[in-house]
Amino acid sequence: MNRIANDRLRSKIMSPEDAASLIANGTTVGMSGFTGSGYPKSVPMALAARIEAEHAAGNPFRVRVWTGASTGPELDGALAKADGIEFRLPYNSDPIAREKINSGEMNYFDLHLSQVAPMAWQGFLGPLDTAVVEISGITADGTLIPSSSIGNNKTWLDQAKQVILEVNRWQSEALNGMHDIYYGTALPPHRKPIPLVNPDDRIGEPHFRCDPEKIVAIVETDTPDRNLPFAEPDAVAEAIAGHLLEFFRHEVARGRLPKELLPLQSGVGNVTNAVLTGLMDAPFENLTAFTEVVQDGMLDLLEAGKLRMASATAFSLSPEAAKRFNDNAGAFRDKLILRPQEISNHPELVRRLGCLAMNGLIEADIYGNVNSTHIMGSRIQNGIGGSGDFARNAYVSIFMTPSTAKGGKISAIVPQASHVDHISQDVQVIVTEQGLADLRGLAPRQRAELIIANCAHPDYRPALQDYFARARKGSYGQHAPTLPGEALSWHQRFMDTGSMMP
Ligand code: 0RQ
Repeated sequence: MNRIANDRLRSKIMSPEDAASLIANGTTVGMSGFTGSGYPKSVPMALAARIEAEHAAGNPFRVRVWTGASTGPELDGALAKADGIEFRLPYNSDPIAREKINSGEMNYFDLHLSQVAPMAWQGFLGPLDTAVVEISGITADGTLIPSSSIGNNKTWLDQAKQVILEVNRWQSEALNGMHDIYYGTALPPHRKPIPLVNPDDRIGEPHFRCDPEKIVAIVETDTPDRNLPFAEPDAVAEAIAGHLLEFFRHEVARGRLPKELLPLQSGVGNVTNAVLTGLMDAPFENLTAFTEVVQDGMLDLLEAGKLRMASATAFSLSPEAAKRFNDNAGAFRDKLILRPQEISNHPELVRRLGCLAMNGLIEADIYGNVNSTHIMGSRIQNGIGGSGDFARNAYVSIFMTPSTAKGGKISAIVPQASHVDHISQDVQVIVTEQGLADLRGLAPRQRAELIIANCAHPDYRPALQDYFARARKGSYGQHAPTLPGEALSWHQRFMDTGSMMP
């Protein structure tokens, strides 16, 4: 099929280098891309080469980059390597960009993913100069067929002064019709309820609208999304999944969850993927997902018919699963809906649907405050991503982690979190391979006892019990007993000695 069916727009086809030359130093570029899918793959590389040449000639050249979430090495990796990013938002997981952020050479702020588009519309982020958006085709009437992620593309296309498109013929043609682009968002005081009451409701249009006058360049590509393979679930991930599935069975038996559960949200990472794998053999049928990303485990559940449908904003598939999807995309047509991230993650919808939020964490403290982002309080790992959108508004908000990190040198359960992304009110269940703590309805001291007993690793449990017992005696207050001079000493010990172990 001719991927660019609009004759007028065909005249705008050019090389990535010519397209990149239209992006000026110091400007803001809104790029497509969400968890390694649907990001532009050739214009950012050409831009990075141009930036390197300018730097070699002694000229400054950096841009501000906005995306949907994480992208791939051809975008974040290439631009960060070229020292070309002045500021970036939101979620990043690229290792080179992470290093630049942690060395202080690159500014970064990760906002709740549902808030990026509204903030851009509200004018809080400044003007957007250029949109660089991957699509899978252009229709005869000039609407744009989205690619393997939607992210913030609708907003970038609407807001940018100029638009550069990458038409990627690697993306399956069967994506056409899978998307649902909602054009009903407005700014206060004109906001209306979003008319979505089931995860499979379609409330928008299959394609993006885009003013053809704004399209300054079209680049053709044929490059795969660059997602990383998931690790096979190990014993730890399987144990975590086992505890959580047992919890779901228990909640169904108690009449607190319907037998087909509630719409699942599953975060990124190996542990959350293992839970999805575990659902394959669990006694739940007709499941639905209202989530951000469709990862391998979800594709398996869809294929097996366990999952009836999934609503997301992007794919996050291993290369093997991406091939499986592309070879057979038509079969998923009626089971998958990709939406803008301001809808996939919308607090109003997460609350209305009653999502079961399942996210990873870096560390939790004994009261159940969760750090999802900053190692030792200061080194960014990835970002908060959509975890906050879902955790605060979920029917049950679940966080999962192995009980230790770095070969046992770090306890994931600590006296005090070194950074807090999710306050204890947003954290209702914590699961490690040791067990599960259901914290609903408990006061801080009760939460502490349960988290230490059920979730902490046995190597660290006595030290946590000892800390808590002394805090019970010596703390300034007894609501959430804390010894401020000692609470972060575990982190200090790790930084000094390489281990949190006393
Ligand atoms: O680092 O790769 O260098 O060894 O963190 O940890 O255990 O492989 O776990 O892949 O599930 O990721 C919280 C990071 C967990 C993820 C986090 C180190 C560990 C390893 C990864 P290495 P694991 P996972 C929807 C929801 C925030 C965003 C979110 C995340 C690396 O889930 O980014 O939830 N969440 N979005 O060694 C030091 C600790 C550590 C630690 C783990 N306590 N101290 N290092 N690590 N715990 C999706 C989106 O929003 C897009």
